[in-house]
Amino acid sequence: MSDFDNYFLMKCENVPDYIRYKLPDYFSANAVLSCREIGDGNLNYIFRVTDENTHKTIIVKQAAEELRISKEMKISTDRGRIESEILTLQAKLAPGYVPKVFIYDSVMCVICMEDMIGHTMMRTALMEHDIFPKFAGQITDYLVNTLLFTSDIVMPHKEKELLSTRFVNPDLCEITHDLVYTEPYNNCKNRNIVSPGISGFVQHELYNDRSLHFEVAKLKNAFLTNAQCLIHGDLHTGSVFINKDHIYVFDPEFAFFGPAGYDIGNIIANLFFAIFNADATETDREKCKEFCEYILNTISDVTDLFIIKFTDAYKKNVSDMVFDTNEYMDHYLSDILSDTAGVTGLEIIRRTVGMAGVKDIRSISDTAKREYAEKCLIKLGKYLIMNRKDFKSGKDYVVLFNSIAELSL
Ligand code: SR1
Ligand code: MG
Repeated sequence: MSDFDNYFLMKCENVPDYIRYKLPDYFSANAVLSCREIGDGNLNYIFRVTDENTHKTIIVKQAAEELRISKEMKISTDRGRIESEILTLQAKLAPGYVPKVFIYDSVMCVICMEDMIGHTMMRTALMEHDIFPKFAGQITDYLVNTLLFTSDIVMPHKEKELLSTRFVNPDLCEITHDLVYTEPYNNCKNRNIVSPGISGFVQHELYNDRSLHFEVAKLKNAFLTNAQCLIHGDLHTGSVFINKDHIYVFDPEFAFFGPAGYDIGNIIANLFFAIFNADATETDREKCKEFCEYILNTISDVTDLFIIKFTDAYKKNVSDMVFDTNEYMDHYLSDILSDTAGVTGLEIIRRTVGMAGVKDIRSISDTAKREYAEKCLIKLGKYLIMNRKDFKSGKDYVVLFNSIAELSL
């Protein structure tokens, strides 16, 4: 019998004992351990345990039934199992790109994992307007390796079918159905957070636009039914830890078999937020210009490098002879690219008017600048959703951005 045989939500003081019990060899027996809760996400509690003498650390992530963002929202703690299983799989598919999982404890709903020392959360770094020239290359390696290699193009169909049963994730998918595909277009649960100065604009552009609703409905159905590959499911810049040489992609608790474009579109959308933050807040205008150019180039490179690497990996690894033609590959890729543009638009809009906004935009203290950014983002998002089939290369995103936003550079 131990203190950890039944689930309870830990406090800092419990966590060192927990680690000693679960991973007795991780720290030396005489180590002096301290613990800090460092989570700033919407869902879980993240503890860092440190050996005060050697500075060796470990991360302990515990899922609670009540969400941090809203105590009324309750979701299955099985998401911890899903996260630990996808991280273990992705460690093989994309070695070096995900933190190592030491153990998953299904009783306490805890993952013990590698601490991503020497890395910063990408959203935080981008809000300081730091540049990471290797990011586009790194994230496209991750995307191609995790998405293509869990799709029916490469993975034997029976293996994929069986694997998909491990990633049935109804509670977290429901959050996405509501927050990404439904509420931004009607505020049906009265949870949207809209800046007062743009409420008329939002009413007109989002709530009253029936042709937009028709396209969102098509994208929602694709999310619900297109079990294309094992996706991260929440790949925003808060799910990446970064330094100048390396990235870790973490926090894949929304994982399930869904459309590949969902992950790619999330990355692109969150890069756009960084530009608007810089334009509104960076006092060094030279730095701002350089940063915005860097982000636009990165958006373009993510798209183009994905296309190049995906095409190459497809040709080398396709395992079903029926899919082994250039015509089918082009058709398959073109669907992914159009989903990517559509999801970029959806993610941009939901983070601008929805319940789970992003700091990049919500922290802009100058109201006029924030509302200008929000209006541009809504126009960008709508155009991407409505014209998603036209987005076939990186430059298409850059051209659209330049036609909508006038930065004060
Ligand atoms: C209720 S959870 C709100 C959002 O936080 C997560 O990171 C997901 O993006 C989700 O939509
Ligand atoms: Mg998260």
